[in-house]
Amino acid sequence: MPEEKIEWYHEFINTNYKPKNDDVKALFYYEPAENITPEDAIGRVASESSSGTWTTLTETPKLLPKVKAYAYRYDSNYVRIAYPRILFENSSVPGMMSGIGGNIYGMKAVKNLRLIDVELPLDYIKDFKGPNYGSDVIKRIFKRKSGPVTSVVPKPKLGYTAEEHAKKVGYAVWKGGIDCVKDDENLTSQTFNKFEERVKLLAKYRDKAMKETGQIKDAFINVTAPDLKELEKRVKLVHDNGFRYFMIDMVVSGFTAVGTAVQLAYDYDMAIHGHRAMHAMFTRNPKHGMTMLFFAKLMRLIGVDQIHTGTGVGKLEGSAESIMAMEKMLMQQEINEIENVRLHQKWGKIKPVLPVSSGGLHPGILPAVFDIYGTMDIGLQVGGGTQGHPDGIEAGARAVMQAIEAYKQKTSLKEYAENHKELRRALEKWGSLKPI
Ligand code: CAP
Ligand code: MG
Repeated sequence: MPEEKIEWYHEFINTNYKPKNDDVKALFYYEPAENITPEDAIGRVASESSSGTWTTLTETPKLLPKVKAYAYRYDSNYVRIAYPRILFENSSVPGMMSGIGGNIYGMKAVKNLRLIDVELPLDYIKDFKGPNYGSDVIKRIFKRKSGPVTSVVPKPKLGYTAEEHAKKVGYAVWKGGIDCVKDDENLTSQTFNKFEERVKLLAKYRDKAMKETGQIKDAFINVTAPDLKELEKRVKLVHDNGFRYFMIDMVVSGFTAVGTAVQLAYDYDMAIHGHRAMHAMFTRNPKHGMTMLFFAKLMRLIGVDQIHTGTGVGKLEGSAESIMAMEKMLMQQEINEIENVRLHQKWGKIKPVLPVSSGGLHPGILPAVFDIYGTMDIGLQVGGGTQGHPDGIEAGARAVMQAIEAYKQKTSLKEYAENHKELRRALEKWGSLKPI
């Protein structure tokens, strides 16, 4: 009796396959489990992320050949898989991620699996809105030609009442020249600092600071909520209090919530500040999970206007190279491939996103951040590095603005500090320390 074929996986490998223009093309890093061949591993990844299952089937739909993904190029650690466009619902990132980021991560045959990047065809991209403002926030909200959008998070992260948050820190940093007060990622609506109260008080002190400084001021208020109805209420409240922005924790809120937030941003003509808290749970291990670059790409696609992308010199993990690769991916309309780091991508009409550098920054290392990003057109958040200033919060804000001005004038911080006391005092405390 002929031996019956039980497994179906190898049919999802085809090295003769030429990807079509409208295929979705993914690049994975993979490691097969012990005693598993590369083919056994990648066949499973291509199959289980598209239309296959563990065994041959007795009956299949006619459409099957059109919904099979193929591993079309691979070596012992990298595989490229082409997915037919029709596998994915239009303009639904959750729909796509449940396939290419789904069950395959738990398969016994795969020891490690990391989604590096996905080249999205224009035919897929065209149904997405992308950001309402994107990097145009600099011109359209702050009425400046270029230069960073600055923000400060009250520190300690939690503990201030709404009044202290808005007055003691918010008003002080606005007065000191900073554009925006930013909620911390874990501040939502605590008993001691309720959302509604904070929004109203921030609006009051924003108006006062705007009147006194003649500058445009705003806030990144965290609308992250337990459910979408509450999220909607929070965005409305922020909008009704005259803010042009709101902030969302993109990962903990999830793709659907970010999609809803983007709809609201268009409805109210607002911009979204995207905080990435929790991303490192799946982006940090270089062998498993997915890259921050691809997560940021998904956020550009859905429509977040500015996204945390790291510092390269601050307290959080993330190399200068990976930041540069990500910054180009967010800012340009066509991106070239960097081997095993990112794929080619065309963005069509989707606007560029403003990258945000944050985490352990202080005036002494801001020039290094601008050097890494290769531009001053970024978001810059300085929390502890403002409020740890020896002469207080407003002086800390001034020191940040002086460091930015020095870089703009191509003057060294040391030289600029000779006539700028706040910067001098900041440098006396921190020098060019790179926090760990
Ligand atoms: C920074 C921060 C930001 C992180 C986020 C914090 O505070 O407020 O949330 O920078 O990291 O809570 O750590 P400091 P990333 O300025 O006081 O360090 O941008 O890398 O996602
Ligand atoms: Mg924070």
